[in-house]
Order: sequence, then C-alpha cells, then structure tokens
Amino acid sequence: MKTKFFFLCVTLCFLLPTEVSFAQEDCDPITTFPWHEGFEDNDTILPSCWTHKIWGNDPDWVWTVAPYSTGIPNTAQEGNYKVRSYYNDSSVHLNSSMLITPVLDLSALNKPMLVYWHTQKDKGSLRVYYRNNTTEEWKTYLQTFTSGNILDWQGEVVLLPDKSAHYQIGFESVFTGSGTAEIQLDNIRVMEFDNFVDVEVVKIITPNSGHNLTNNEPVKVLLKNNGSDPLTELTLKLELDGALITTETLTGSIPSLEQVEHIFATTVNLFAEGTYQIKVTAIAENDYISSNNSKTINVTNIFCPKITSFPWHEGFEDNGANIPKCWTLVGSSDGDHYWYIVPDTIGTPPTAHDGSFKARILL
Ligand SMILES: [Ca+2]
Ligand SMILES: [Ca+2]
Ligand SMILES: [Ca+2]
Repeated sequence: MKTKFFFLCVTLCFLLPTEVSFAQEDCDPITTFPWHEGFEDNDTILPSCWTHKIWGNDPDWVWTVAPYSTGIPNTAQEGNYKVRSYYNDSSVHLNSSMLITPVLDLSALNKPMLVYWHTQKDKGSLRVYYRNNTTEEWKTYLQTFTSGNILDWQGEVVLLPDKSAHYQIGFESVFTGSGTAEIQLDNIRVMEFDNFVDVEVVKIITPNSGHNLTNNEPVKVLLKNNGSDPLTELTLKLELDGALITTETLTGSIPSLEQVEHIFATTVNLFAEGTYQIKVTAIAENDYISSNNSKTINVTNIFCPKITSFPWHEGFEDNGANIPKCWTLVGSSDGDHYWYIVPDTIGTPPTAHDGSFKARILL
C-alpha cells in the first residue's frame, strides 16, 4: 500500500494553539485480529496508517519511534523499538500530542479489547481515548494516568466500548509546565477478549528492606487476572538469588479483571546481612502475555545488634550525608522537613558540638 503524507494547519498557523496533523491516506481498516504493533519496522517514522496530532505551541513534543536504548527505562517492552514523546525545556508549555491507531474494523469481534504497555516520567501524563468513527470527536478517556513516574513497563488491558467498523484509539501525551517529560509506548494489541488468558504479577508486597530481617520472612504478592474467565489453574514459583525456593498452586480463583494477594506458604531466609533478589513467577496455561508473568525486587537486610556497650556515642561523623547505620528515618522527605546529616558550617549556630558533622531538621 502506497502511503502519502500531508500537512494540515486547522487553525491559522500563527495562532495558538495550533492543531497539526500528519495524516496518511489510502489505508483500509484493519480486519485481522489479534492485531499487533511493536514499532519494529520503521526505524524513526511511525508505522504506515498511524496518524499524529499536536495541540499546543511546540511541535517538539511529538511521538517518534525510538530505539530501545533511548529514554527511561532504556529498554523496549518487546523487540528493539518503541514510541516516545519527550520534552526538556525550562519555559512553561502546555502541549499535547496524540498518536492515533489505524482505523480498526471491530465489527467481527464479540468483545474487543486493547492491550498495551507504557511508561511515564516527570511532568508527562497519558490519556487514552477512542472514537467509533474517524470524523467524530474523541470520546471520554478509556484510561488516564496523571503525572507521576512509571519507570518500569506497565501493561494495561482495556475493554473497548461502542465497537464499530471505523474505530480508532488515540494515545495522548500531555505536558504541562516546564522541565522534562517523557511518555513511552510499546506492544499495542487489539484482540478478542473472549477466551483471553493472562495472569500478571503486579508487585511483590513483602518482604521490604530493613533492619534485622529474619530467617522466616513471608513473601506476599499481588496477582491480577487480566483474562475473560476466572483463573483457577495457577502455578506460582518463588526464587531467591536465582535458586528455586518453592512452587505452589494457587488455592481459590481470581475472578476476571480482579486482583488478589497471595502469601507463599514457604518463607525466605534473609537473616544474614546483605542484598537479596526475590523473584515471583505466575504460570497459567495459554497465557497470552508472558512478559508480565514475573516481578523481581531487591531486598537489603542490615544487621543491627542491640547496643550493650556504654558509654555509647553518636556524633554523625562517619557517613557524610548518610544517616548512621542502624538509625531509622520515619516520615516523608517533604521538602526540608526531614533529618539530614550536614557539615558544621550549615545551620544556626554554624558549628557542630563535636567534630565536623551534625544532624539537622529545618521546619
Ligand atoms: Ca517494540
Ligand atoms: Ca501473563
Ligand atoms: Ca558531630
């Protein structure tokens, strides 16, 4: 299919906001499902029949195909390429840029769904829209993610309402303010929800890094059934530093599109001081998305014996800006409302009572 690009200024180009389209012609609706786009074929330009729309005063805030090594995280969710919307500027902007799928003919699907993966960083946020005719206004969001970091690829499964023969999905990256912002997308799929099987390990809830972890630490995980039917036959694997600790079968079931917490019957031994890698894998038969089957975390245990030798003394001299080992900070690091170790020259009086460092909080 031959693709032709054209440029369109909907308003007068010198007025703000401008609305700019890079549209493509001669595209028949997609009728073969599962449909998949991983942005692997197109070095820097968008795949054919995708369109791109910019609102705002700066056309740099656009979606481009990027190699996996660009951006944060510097990976692709699958393959070697992804799409990325990135900006870094000290002046204030209000920009949005929508990446629009080819026209999808969903009429033959019973319950169409969208599966995609995304990340976001700093002041960028993502909104996902649909419209069931290419000439219609975009409908209410399918999903919206306000600004806040999502630094690991996050998978989403969304049922598509109002199916039609001329359906489109729009991924809008929004950037408000100044500074840096980044949104990334990869592995976008539209397919039938009926008989869809997908289990996801959402996160490992415990154990967490801390002092004096034991030889009997429970491992709690959050599991999600992204599939169309209750999930009953689920195998869960727990690994510690690459060694298999246990394989368990989930008792009970996870209803469609719901989450449950699971605590492994077998605990892990984190008694010795050090950093441990804990990995949980969920295995379901005919699982469609294998990349969300595992989560890995690092947990650090700091061994803190009871202090039995007195006089005991702490002058905050040994750790530069770090709090001493076995001390604990509780609370938030909201602004300066937090304890820091600072040099003697900071604060009032600009001295330390002993040595060159002290602990300080500014309220
Ligand atoms: Ca890809
Ligand atoms: Ca899965
Ligand atoms: Ca001191």
